[in-house]
Amino acid sequence: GSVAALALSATMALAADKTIGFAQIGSESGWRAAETTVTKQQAADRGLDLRFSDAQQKQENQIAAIRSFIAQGVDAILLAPVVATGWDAVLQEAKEAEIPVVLLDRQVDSSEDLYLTAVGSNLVHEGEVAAEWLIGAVGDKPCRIVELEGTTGSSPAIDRKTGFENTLKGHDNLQVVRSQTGDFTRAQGKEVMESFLQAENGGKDICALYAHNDDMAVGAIQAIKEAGLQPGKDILIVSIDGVPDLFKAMSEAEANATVELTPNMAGPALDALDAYWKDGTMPPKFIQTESKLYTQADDPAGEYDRRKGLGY
Ligand code: GZL
Repeated sequence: GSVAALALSATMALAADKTIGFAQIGSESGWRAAETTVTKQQAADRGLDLRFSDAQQKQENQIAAIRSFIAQGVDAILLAPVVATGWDAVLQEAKEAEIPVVLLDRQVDSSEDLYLTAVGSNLVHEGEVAAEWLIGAVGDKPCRIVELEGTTGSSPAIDRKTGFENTLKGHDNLQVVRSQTGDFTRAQGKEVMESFLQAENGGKDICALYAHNDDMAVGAIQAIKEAGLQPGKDILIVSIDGVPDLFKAMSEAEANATVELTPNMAGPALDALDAYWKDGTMPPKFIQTESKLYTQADDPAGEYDRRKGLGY
């Protein structure tokens, strides 16, 4: 009836005059680009005014953006923290300004009373899922593994390494022989993989690659092919994100497995903010998104088609 309509319009009006600042890391990977696209769409769908900052993967730029949002008097701040440390001061400033901060897709070492909630996957579990797939694929034959790590000091790089290595314990035939950061980018993933190939008998001694994200895996696939080896066969490839180009590689048998990460962290974040703004509802400190394994058996060509238009 009219009361419900009044309440709805009031809610919309409430959300409509809300402004949020989004301190995004950058556009280092296809997944990051998709997260930005989805976040802007989720804000628009809710009638929110989104102010966007791309930090070019520099923490000091994210901190400056947060300070600018505080000066603008925004109603909330979304932060995808490039690294896990160094946030206490600026988060304290947001708290003193009574501006709620919601973390997206990465975690911080700061005390949890310095942010309203964090939306993201269980990053340790992602590493466990990747290792479990590789253990199943390799069986008990010796397997020398190289690892492309994410951005040094970021929670995904730390946690995805931890989960993978913990799961390999007890499977002594599987050994991580080289591990180095490729900073989550295709270019650096290719560059570091080239050095791994050279150091490992032209790649003949490498059994598998574990990449902390698909973009580094896609770069590595290029390097493996240029070394005259067959990615997905001579060197097994398991990574994380579930971006279209990884599904494309799997459909061509050039990659073997990926752990999907949803780019829609903003939906749960904005829902939590809505409830908080409306009546002070406090969300849980961690809102976990799911992690699903995809292999060549899971219609990779179809998954590519379903994802390619989503802003990656
Ligand atoms: C993980 C996210 C990572 C993605 C990468 O939650 O922070 O950052 O896996 C991106 O593609 O660079």
